[in-house]
Formats: sequence, structure tokens, C-alpha cells
Amino acid sequence: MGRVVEQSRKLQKRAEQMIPGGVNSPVRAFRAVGGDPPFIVRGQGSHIWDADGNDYVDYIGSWGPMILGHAAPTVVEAVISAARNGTSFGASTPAEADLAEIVISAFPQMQKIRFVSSGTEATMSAIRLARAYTKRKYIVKFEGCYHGHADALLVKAGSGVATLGIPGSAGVPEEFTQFTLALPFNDTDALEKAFKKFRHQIACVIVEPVVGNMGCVPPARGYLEALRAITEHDKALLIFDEVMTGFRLAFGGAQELYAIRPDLTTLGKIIGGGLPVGAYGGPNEIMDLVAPLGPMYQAGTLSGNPLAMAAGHATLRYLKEHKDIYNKLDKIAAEVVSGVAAVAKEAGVTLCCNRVGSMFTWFFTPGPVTGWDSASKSDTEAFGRFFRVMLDNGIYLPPSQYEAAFLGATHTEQDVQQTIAAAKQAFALAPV
Ligand code: HOZ
Repeated sequence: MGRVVEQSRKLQKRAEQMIPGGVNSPVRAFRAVGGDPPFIVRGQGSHIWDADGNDYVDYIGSWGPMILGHAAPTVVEAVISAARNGTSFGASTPAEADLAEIVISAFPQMQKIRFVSSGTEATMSAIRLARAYTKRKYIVKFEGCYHGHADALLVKAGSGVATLGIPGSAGVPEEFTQFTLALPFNDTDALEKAFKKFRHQIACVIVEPVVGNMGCVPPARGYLEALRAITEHDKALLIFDEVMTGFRLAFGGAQELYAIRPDLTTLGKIIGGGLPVGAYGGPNEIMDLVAPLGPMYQAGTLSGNPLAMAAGHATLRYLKEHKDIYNKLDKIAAEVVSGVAAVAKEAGVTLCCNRVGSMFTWFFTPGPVTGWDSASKSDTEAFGRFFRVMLDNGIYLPPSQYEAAFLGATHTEQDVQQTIAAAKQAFALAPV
């Protein structure tokens, strides 16, 4: 089919003159897949439109937040009405407690929450808090998991770091990561060994309970239980990074789905309804160490911003009142994932399809994909070819093999059929 890309190309050239790579976050660049990134001018429901008028079924959803679809009326109204009263005060507003209350209602272990403006701030602060609480230095993270771009966490990270093949970021002195232990995901033995070697020295284990940042990788049966038991035994904290999974896999996130209670939870994306919000929360005993109550300092001019609080609250209130959405998301995601898998099989293309609820990835490898070692065996060239044909046929997927796709409550049967038809075309063109 082919797309007209003239306007997007012009906009990209203009942006490149002023913004590194023309993007304000590297995952938006098309370096790993090639082709012209569309410049988006409008979104409605499950669709977005670019500057050339091309219409796409959107499976990025702003990398997770848009569970209610683009320009959801309830969210738009809430933001407009908040904006009429002023956009920022640097002083407390009632909207902060409104959002706090509904978030806390979703997580049984959470008694207090602190809002920040991004997932990076949330995880960075939660780790500082875990160190303050345990008075220990080491942290454990997992290969292929991504917890934002704080120095100590850019070790064997997923997301853009994995996509661009940057093993550890330039500008991070070795000393800043000397207390970060990066272990393979879904490997209980490796964790046990680390806890044996660093007994009573590990402040916390931080994990994406369902990984989205090396593509979608679910936890093996019993793995999250093992994380809980090992951390509890050593009196280290368990942090669930639910920036992606919170309010997506269930209203109470992955911890509700898998029935595990971490000590701290980090959130972002959906809790801001498409505006910049992050958060970390947990029991009073830990959260009361946060300034001004305690000695762990963390701050932010735009934290708890009234527009962001209003968008988040409108989104969560809608989800709370329509919990059947999760069944609908599961059903439609299952249809699209298995539909594409079926046309791949017909065409003789080998895929490993990973999905939990409305997060999924078509890995171009026989799999199984259970961690970074197996994810990184994917044929990224084949993914790139698939991605470009999908885009030309109006399907907007994450431009990387190592990012989960998301769908929202506004995706339709027609979107699914269009996606499967596009995949059929992509596989027909694929060299076998
Ligand atoms: N966690 C998001 C995608 N893996 C980050 C989005 C971004 O870096 O812009």
C-alpha cells in the first residue's frame, strides 16, 4: 500500500536540527526498524492520525497510559475543568488526596503514597527509600527490566537501552553502579546465590512483575512467590515496579493478578491518564521516612500537578466503575495475538507470542522467551520488516522488538481484523 510521509519527513528533519535524533525519548526513534516515524497530530479512541493524514490503529497507547483510548471524554472534561482553575500552584490541592485515595484503594499493602512526575522518579525514589529503611547499599534488578534512566538502574536495562544496544549508558561512573546487582529474570537460583553472597547487604529487589521492557515476558509459575519469600527471609524490601502493569493487568495491577504483596509499589502511566504522573507507595512504617515526616528527601515542583491529578483520577474512577473492562481487554488481546500467530503459522513464519492481559509481544524467535537471554535471540531484522509493512497498512506497533504492545478499551473487532489482515500481508512478503 505505502504511506504518504512527506509532512512527517519534513517535521522529522526540522526536529532533528534542534532535538537529539528529533525525539524527546529514544524509544520514539525508528533506528531499530527503519522507515519514517509518523508525526502524530490527533488521537481518538484506538486510532491516531499523522501530519500526512494517515490513520493508524495504535498499539503503543503512549507506552501504556491510554487504557481508555485517546481523548476519552471523561478524561478530557476533567482536564479542561481543572485547567480553568489554574494549572499549577506549588501548593497542595484537594485533587492530590482524591487520586491518593483511589490508588491506595487498589493496593492492600499501601497506606501512603507520594506523587512524582515520571516513572523514573518513582523508582529512583523507592530505591532511595528502601536504602533508607534497611540501611543497606546493594540493590538487585533483572536483566532486560527497565526502571527509568536513573544512573544506578542503567545496568543491563531493557527498553531503549536494549533496543539501541547500549550496554550501560555513557556518563554513568562505575562507582554509581557498584551496588547494583543485575541478575537473570525468572532464575530463582541466581537470586538465592546473590542473597547468600550479599547476606544482609541487599536493600531491595526491584522487578517488573510482568516485564514489558524486553518485550512482554511473564513471570514463571512460582517465581514472584520466590522473590517474596527470599526477600522476606533476608529482611530486604521487594519493590514491584508496576509503572506499566498497575491498573492495566487488573485494577490492583500484577500484585492483584498474582496475589503477591510487595513492600513498595511504583506506579506511572495509567495513574496519570496520559499526563505526567509517577508515584511510589507502601506501608506507613516505610513511607513515614519520606520528608517532611522523615529523613529521606525527595521533592518536585510539578509533583501532584492539578491537571495530572484530574486526568489520573478520571481514568481510575472510570476503571473502578467498569471493572468488566479487564475481561474485554483480555478477550480482544487474545484475539489479535492468536489471529496474528495463526497467519504466521500459515505462512511458515516462526513466532513466540507472549501475552498477559492487554500487554503482548510477537517475538521473532521460536522461544520460549522467558528472560533477556531468550528475548535477545529474536530476529530483529525480521521484526523490522514486519513492523514496516504493518505501519504501511495502518498498524502502529512499538518500533522495537523489545517493547510490549498495549491495547485499550476502545480497540474494536474491526481493528483486530485489520491487524490480522496486515500481518498476513507482512508474512506473505517475508523471506522464508
Ligand atoms: N517504559 C517506556 C517504554 N519502554 C518508556 C517510554 C520512553 O522511554 O519514552
